Formats: sequence, C-alpha cells, structure tokens
Amino acid sequence: MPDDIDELQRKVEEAAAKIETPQDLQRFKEEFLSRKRGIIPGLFKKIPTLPPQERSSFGKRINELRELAESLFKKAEERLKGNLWRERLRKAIPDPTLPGYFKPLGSVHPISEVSHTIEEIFLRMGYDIEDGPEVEMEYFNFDALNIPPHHPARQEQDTFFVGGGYLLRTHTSPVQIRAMRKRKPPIRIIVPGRVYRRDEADPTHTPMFYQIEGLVVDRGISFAHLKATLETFLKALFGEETGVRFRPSYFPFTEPSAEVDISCPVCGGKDPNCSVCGGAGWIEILGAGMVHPEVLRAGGIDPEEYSGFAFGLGVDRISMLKRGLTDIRNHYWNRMDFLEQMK
Ligand code: FA5
Repeated sequence: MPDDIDELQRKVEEAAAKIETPQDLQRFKEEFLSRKRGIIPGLFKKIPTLPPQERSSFGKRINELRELAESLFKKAEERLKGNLWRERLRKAIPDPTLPGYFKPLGSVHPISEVSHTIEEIFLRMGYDIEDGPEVEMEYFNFDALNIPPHHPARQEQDTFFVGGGYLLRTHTSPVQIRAMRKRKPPIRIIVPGRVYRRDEADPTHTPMFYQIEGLVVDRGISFAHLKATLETFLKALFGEETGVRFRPSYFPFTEPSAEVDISCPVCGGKDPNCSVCGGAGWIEILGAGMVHPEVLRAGGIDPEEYSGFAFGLGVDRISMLKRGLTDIRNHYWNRMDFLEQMK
C-alpha cells in the first residue's frame, strides 16, 4: 500500500504541475479531491477494510496526501489568477516597443482639388459661392434660360428626365435664374456642382461631370468686364504666360456668346503631333457671353437697368489639362494607383 501511495503522490504532483487552464484545474479537483469520485477521498473508504494495526499509519499517510493535493490545487489556482491578471494588463497597457498601426491617409480628390483652386481665384475677386439642386425643374434648366420646348438646343443636351417636370440638370446655368430671384444686383457668384447628360462615357466624356458657372449682374456691365475677368482667371489658373482668345459662338441664354480658348499648356502650339491640342495650339476651355435680356427678365431683373455676363466651364476637362491626363474617366475609376499619383 505505501508504494501505491507514493506512486499516487507522484501522479498528483505531475498533474498539478501541468495545470495551465481553468479546465485543467477543474479536472485535477475531480480526479483527486472530489468527495464522490476523487481518488484520495476514495482511499479513506478503504480504512475499515485494513487490518487494525495498519489503519492509523495509512490514515495518516492519505491525510498528508490530501493536504498536499489541496495545497497544490490552491497554488495552481493562484497561479492561474495571476496569469489572468497579467493577460489583462498586457491587453490594457499599450506596448510602446510594438510597431505602430499604419493608417493610410486619404487626400482630396483631383476634381475637388481643381474645383477648390478655381473657387479660391474667384473668391479673391470678390465672388460668392452659390448652390442649386441637381434634380432641377425643366423650367429652370431650359425655359427660363431662353430655351423653349421646340428649341433645337434641347436636343443638344441629351437629358435624364425624371418625370413631373423635373430632370437631372444638364448644366449649372439654371442656378443663374435661382440666384437672380434670390439676390439683388450687384450679383457676383460662382456655382460649382455636378451635372448630368446622356453622353456615352469615352476618353473626353462622362455622363456625370462637374461644372462651374459664373454670373455677374450690375449696372453698366460690358463684354470688356467679361474679357478681363476670364483673362485674369485663366492666367491665374494656368500661368501668366497663357494665351487667351475669344471666338464667336452661340448659347440661347447669352448674347453675344463666345467660346474661350487657351494656348495649349502642354506644347504651347509648338508640337504638330501634340496629344492635347492636336497641333492646333489652342484648346477650348469654356463658354461665355452677355446674359440675354430674356434671361434677366426670367430672373426678375430689368434688362433696361442692368446687364450681366455669365460663363460655364467643365472642371473635369480642366483637371485633365492641368494634369496631362488622356482619359477623363480616370477621375471616376477609383483606382488607388491613379489617385496616389494625383496627391
Ligand atoms: C454649357 O453647359 C453652358 N451652360 C455653359 C455656359 C454658361 C455658356 C454660361 C455661356 C454662359 P457646354 O455644353 O459647352 O456649355 O458645356 C460646358 C463644358 O462642360 C464643356 O466645355 C466641357 O468642358 C464640359 N462638358 C460637356 N460635356 C461633358 C461631358 N460629357 N463630360 C465631361 N465634360 C463635359
């Protein structure tokens, strides 16, 4: 019997040394100390079956063994509690020696960046920024801009109609009317925003793009003001050396109207094979003109007393030019390699 007890003590010590988890602890208790099924309590039940002279020493021996098992149990329990605390602490206290987490920084989208640059130039010239709805009334998008239902200019801009007299605005010009009705002259505003046309996406077109409208209304505003303003703006945007020219054109809402070109910012007209200007040396950059008297009237302004000029430009095309892009769709593909280069 003493041999068996020594063997059992070794088992108890080994099992206690291997306790790593609360489950191990529980198993140890059940195997050796549980009143019902534990090995050590089971040995006490054997005492009455032993010869009387052995009972006392046997009883003493298994008592010692039980005390040992209980103390090993307690120590293991303490050890596990300590581990738990250390684990909690490890989680709670940041380790300054670990490498930091890398959070990639975003940046302003190229379209927004160009838009902000243009806005800043006009803000410096004393303009306000005006806003208007993207889901616009047909009346503001066309009729009030001197484009009646039968007018061929309605067909020029393939339109997303949404029903009930509403459409996705095809240009930012309807905000001219809204601003004239809201403000009193002198009016000096720019209107940045999204516009929509049923244009097939290709390297120079997308069905949604950005425009910036400009409108000035006051007494005595002339084409000279328009010319000086746009020259100042375009030189500030593309550089002092940039050439600016006005070509006669037609818009129903301006009279007279002009297309404005700048000298090619890539080759300056020196490369007959230039991919940007095709060798022409000039690039069309915006539409402009003196506000048509009918448009002033639609805005509630007397054309006998006031005159004004307006212009509209495509922000995406300007971003292309400034960055030397060959495909306007790059702005909308959300490709990180492209956006990273535009930072
Ligand atoms: C207009 O939209 C006039 N409202 C501009 C204007 C305002 C003239 C005030 C006179 C007075 P246009 O249709 O040309 O004009 O468009 C203006 C610019 O939008 C173009 O020069 C071009 O840069 C850009 N644009 C037109 N269609 C697209 C398209 N599908 N994708 C990207 N940019 C486009």
